[in-house]
Amino acid sequence: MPEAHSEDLEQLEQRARRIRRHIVTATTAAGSGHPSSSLSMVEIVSTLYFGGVLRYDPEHPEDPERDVFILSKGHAAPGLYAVLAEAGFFPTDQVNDLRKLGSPLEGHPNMNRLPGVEASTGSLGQGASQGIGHALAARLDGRGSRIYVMVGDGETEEGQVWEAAMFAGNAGLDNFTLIVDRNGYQQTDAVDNVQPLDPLEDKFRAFGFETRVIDGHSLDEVAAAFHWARGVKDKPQVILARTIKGKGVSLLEAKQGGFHGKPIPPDQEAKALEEIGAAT
Ligand SMILES: Cc1ncc(C[n+]2csc(CCOP(=O)(O)OP(=O)(O)O)c2C)c(N)n1
Ligand SMILES: [Mg+2]
Repeated sequence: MPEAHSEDLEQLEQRARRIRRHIVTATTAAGSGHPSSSLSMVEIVSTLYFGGVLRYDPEHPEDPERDVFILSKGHAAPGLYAVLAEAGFFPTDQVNDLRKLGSPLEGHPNMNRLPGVEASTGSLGQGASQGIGHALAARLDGRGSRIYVMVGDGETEEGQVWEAAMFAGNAGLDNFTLIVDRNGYQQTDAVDNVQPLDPLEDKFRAFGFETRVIDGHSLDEVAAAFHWARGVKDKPQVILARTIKGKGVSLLEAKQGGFHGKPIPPDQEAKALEEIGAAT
């Protein structure tokens, strides 16, 4: 039976550091990839997989009773691979095979090649629709599975996200939790300079969601938000997480808008690992 994995705060902090380390080393070794997009969601995915939220069994990744996490912002694959490896879906030393020819750790997640990957994503906007399919199927089958989908804030400009949200609200899918990684930046600029989203809470409320705004880097706030989400009845929930693109690495934090899709140069890797407290 899939189970939630509950670690204490100290262990969670350690997980988050290890996940950040994998993200940095894998993308620098590959010479490509999206470390800044991955680093902004570390506390959220750490809490999902290790903070007693997601019920999963790496020995039986397709157990119908499992909960489902879909990374809709698929370019943050290094962050997903890091947490899946930590959770035991494949060996952690495989993380540095990112983007190597023939490796199942493709630049964007491929559900047919890697256990634990629930959806092949990367074309932005699609994950929420896949998530509501899972959520509706679970309800029709009478399964207790809960579905979590993470979208980027730039991604939230996509019309398909709102089509999925409209359906989730109308269907009252209370087993569906959307998480928006509000790091403020998309590929070329700040979200506010491209297509402002606010008032985002009001918009989701109008689509039938219960909403909650949190600091996405506070393990306490993230855990409390997931606990809250589980208690909401008859409505889908959205967690709007304020985050920092490149969180933990000064080089990336300083150039939030200018480092999208760029790895840390090899000569700056050691400094980055020291800053995230994961030098060894
Ligand atoms: C449909 C589609 N259009 C464009 C892209 C190219 N693209 C990849 S990442 C990205 C920016 C995404 O920004 P955001 O959703 O805020 O994610 P972040 O990296 O900030 O977490 C874009 C435009 C894509 N992957 N899919
Ligand atoms: Mg963003």
